[in-house]
Amino acid sequence: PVQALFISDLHLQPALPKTTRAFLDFLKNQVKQAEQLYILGDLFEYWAGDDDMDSDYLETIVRSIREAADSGTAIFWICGNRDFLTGERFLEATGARALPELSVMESGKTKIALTHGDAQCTDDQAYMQFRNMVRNPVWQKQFLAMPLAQRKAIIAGMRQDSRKGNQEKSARIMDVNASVIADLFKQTGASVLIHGHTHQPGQHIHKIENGEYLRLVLSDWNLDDGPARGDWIELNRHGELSRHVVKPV
Ligand code: OKV
Ligand code: MN
Repeated sequence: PVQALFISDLHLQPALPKTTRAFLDFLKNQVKQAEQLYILGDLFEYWAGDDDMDSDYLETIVRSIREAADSGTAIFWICGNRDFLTGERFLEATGARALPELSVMESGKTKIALTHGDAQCTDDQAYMQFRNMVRNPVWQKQFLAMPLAQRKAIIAGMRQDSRKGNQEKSARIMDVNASVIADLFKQTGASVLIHGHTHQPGQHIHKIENGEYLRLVLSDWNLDDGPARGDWIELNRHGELSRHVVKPV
C-alpha cells in the first residue's frame, strides 16, 4: 500500500555490520511492499568503480537490491558525493535505474523534487571546486583507467585528509544555501524537496515570494557507533509523506 520510499546516506561499509543488516532488513520488510524506492545518494561509504563489486560485501548488497527489484519494486538511483562512480555494470546488476542528479516525481498534483543535496551546499567553495573536478566525465574516465588498488588508495588518502580538515567547517557552510533552494523550487515547479547529504535531518518551510515550500532532510544511517540513527520517508497512496525511524535488527 506504499507508493514510494526515500532513503539517503547509509554509508554502507564492512565496518558497519549493524547498519548493513538494517538495510538488508529494510529491503525485505519495507521495500518489497513499495511500488518505488528512491535511493538519494551515498548508499555506500565510497564506490571506487564497478570492478569493486566482486568483493563479497558489495556483492551481497547488490544481490539484495536486485531481489527487491525482481520482486516488483522500481528502484531509482541518484548518486551522492561518495558513490558517483557507480556505472552501467552496477545498474544492471542491481536492476536500479539512474535518475538525473535533480529529479522530479509526481504524486497526484504534488511535484516532489529529489536530489542528494551536495550540489546545493554552495557556501563550501572548496568542496564545490572538488565536486566540479570529480564529476567531470573526462576526469572520471582517467580515474577509472587506474588499477582498482590505486583508486582505493587515493580515496583512502582523501578520507584521511578530510578527517582533519572537515571538522573545522561550520554547520552553516556544510548546509544547503537558501537561495539555491529557492531557485530549485522555481526551476522545478515542485512544492516539496527531499534530500540528504547534510546529516541534519529535519523539515524546513521555505517562504519564497508568498509561497510556502517544504524541504525534508533525511538522516544518515548509523546503527553501529553511538546512538542509533537512520530514517526513511514514505509516500502513501493518498500523497501523504511520513518519516520513519530505522530500528536495529
Ligand atoms: C566526504 C566531504 C570528504 C562534503 C572520492 C571516488 C574520487 C569516493 C571519494 C573521497 C572523499 C568520500 C569518498 C569526504 C565528504 C569531504 C570533504 C567535504 C562537503 C572519489 C569515490 F574522487 F577519488 F574519485 N571520496 N571522501 N565533504 O573524505 O569521506 O561532503 S571523504
Ligand atoms: Mn553526501
